[in-house]
Amino acid sequence: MTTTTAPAPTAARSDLRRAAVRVLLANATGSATVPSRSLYPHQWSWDSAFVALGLARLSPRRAQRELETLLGAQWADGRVPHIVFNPAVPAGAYFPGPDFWRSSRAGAAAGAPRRTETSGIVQPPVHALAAWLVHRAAPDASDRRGFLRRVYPRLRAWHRYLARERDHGGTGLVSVIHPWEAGMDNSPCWDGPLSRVVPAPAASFRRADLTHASAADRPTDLDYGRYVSLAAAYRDQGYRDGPPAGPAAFAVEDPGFNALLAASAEALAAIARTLGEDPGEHRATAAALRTALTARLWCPERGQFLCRDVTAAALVGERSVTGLLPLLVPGLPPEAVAALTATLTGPHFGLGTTTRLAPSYDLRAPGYDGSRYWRGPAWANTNWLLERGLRQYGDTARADALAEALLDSAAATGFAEYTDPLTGEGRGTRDFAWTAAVALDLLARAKERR
Ligand code: 9WN
Repeated sequence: MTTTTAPAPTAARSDLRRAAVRVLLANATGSATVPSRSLYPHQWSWDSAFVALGLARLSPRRAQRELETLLGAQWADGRVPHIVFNPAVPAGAYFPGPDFWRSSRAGAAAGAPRRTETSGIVQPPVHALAAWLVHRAAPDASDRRGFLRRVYPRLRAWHRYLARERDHGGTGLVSVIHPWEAGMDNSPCWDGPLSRVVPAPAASFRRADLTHASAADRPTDLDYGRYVSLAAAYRDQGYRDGPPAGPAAFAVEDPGFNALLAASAEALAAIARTLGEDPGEHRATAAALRTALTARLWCPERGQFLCRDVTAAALVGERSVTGLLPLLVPGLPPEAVAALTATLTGPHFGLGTTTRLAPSYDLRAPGYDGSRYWRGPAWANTNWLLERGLRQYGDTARADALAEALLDSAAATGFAEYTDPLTGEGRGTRDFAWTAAVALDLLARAKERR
C-alpha cells in the first residue's frame, strides 16, 4: 500500500465532510447516536464519546446531549453502562439485548436505573476527555448551558466507581472483567484468560451480529459462548463487583483502558479548575495511574505496554494496539515515548512503511488476521487516539500523516467500521458513526492549523 501523505484536494475534503455529517444524522435517534443502524442499533458508551467529538464540529448542542444522554443512564454506584437500550428497537435486533441483561431488576441493588434498560458492564472511560474537548470546541455554547457544571459530578462518580470497585489487582490499575469492557472484544489478548471460562452452550443463545456482518469478520461461536457465560455470571450475582472469584475469573489490567482513564483524569482536573473546584483528586489519580502503568504493564523487551492477567498474575505476551495507547497519557518519560514510537513504526505495526493506519494486532503474529474483529484490522478510534498521542509528544509529521490516512480511509471505504491495514479495504459494517465522527474532528482541526 502507498504511504503518500500529500493532503487531498479541498473539494474532496468538503465532500467528505458532507458525507460524514450525513452518516451522523442518519444514525441519530433523537437524543443519541447509534454506532450502526444495522449492527448496533442502541447507544454504546465509548462510541458516544467519539461521536460527541465529531458532533462538536457540527452542533455543540448535539455533542453535549450525546454525552448527557449516556450519563443519564448512569447507575447509582457510578458505573456508566456499555449499552443504553432504545425501547423502540425490536427485541432480537441485537444480542445480548435488554432481555438478557435485565438491568432494572438484576441490577437494582447496584443502583441500575429503574426506567431505562442498560447492560451491566462498562467500556473504556474516554468520556471526561470527550467532555473537555466538546467544551473546548465551543466554550460559549458550553457555558450557556452550564455543560461542564452538569456533567462534572457524573464524570467524577464514574471515575470513583472504577477506582473503588475495579482495582482487582490492588495496584491502582482498573481491571476489565469482560472482553467487551476493553472495547477490543475479540483481541488475542483475551485468549488466555478466556480459555478458562466455560462457554455457554451454543443452543442457549442466538447471535444477531451474523445477520449483518460476515462470519469471517466476527468472533467465533466459541468465543461468543464465553462472552455470554461471563456476562450471565455477572448478571446473576446482581452486577456486584468484588475480588476475582476463583481460578476461572476474568480480570485483566488493560493498558488502553487505563491510559484512557489517566487521560480522562487529566481532563477532569481541567474541568474542575474551570469550574473553580479542587482538581487535586484527579491530578493525583492521573499521576498514580501513570506510575502504575509503567510499573505493572511496561515491557522493555517489546517496547510497549502489555495486558496483565490478574487471576494468573502474569503479563499477556500479545502485542495489541492497546499497548500503544498510553502514548495518549501526558508526562511519560522520553525513553518510553521513543520506544512506543519505534514499536508503532517498526515491523509489528508498520506505521508509515507497510501500513498507513495502525493495525489492532501484531502484523507478525501467527494469529494475525486483517479481517477479523480486533485481530488485525485498523480502527478509526484507536488511530485517532494515536494521532493525538503523537501530536502531544511533538511528532507532528507522523500525526499529520496519520490524520490524512484516516481521512483517506474514511472516504475510500464509506466510513467502514474497520479496514484491512495492509490493503486498506473496508471491513465490517459501513456508515459507522465513530469513523465519521473522527473524520469530522480531524477535518476541523486541519482547518484550524491552516
Ligand atoms: C459489543 C459498538 C461496539 C464497540 C466495540 C466493538 C463492538 C460489541 C459487539 O461494537 O462490540 O460491545 O457486539 O461486538 O468491539 O468496541 O463499542 O460499536
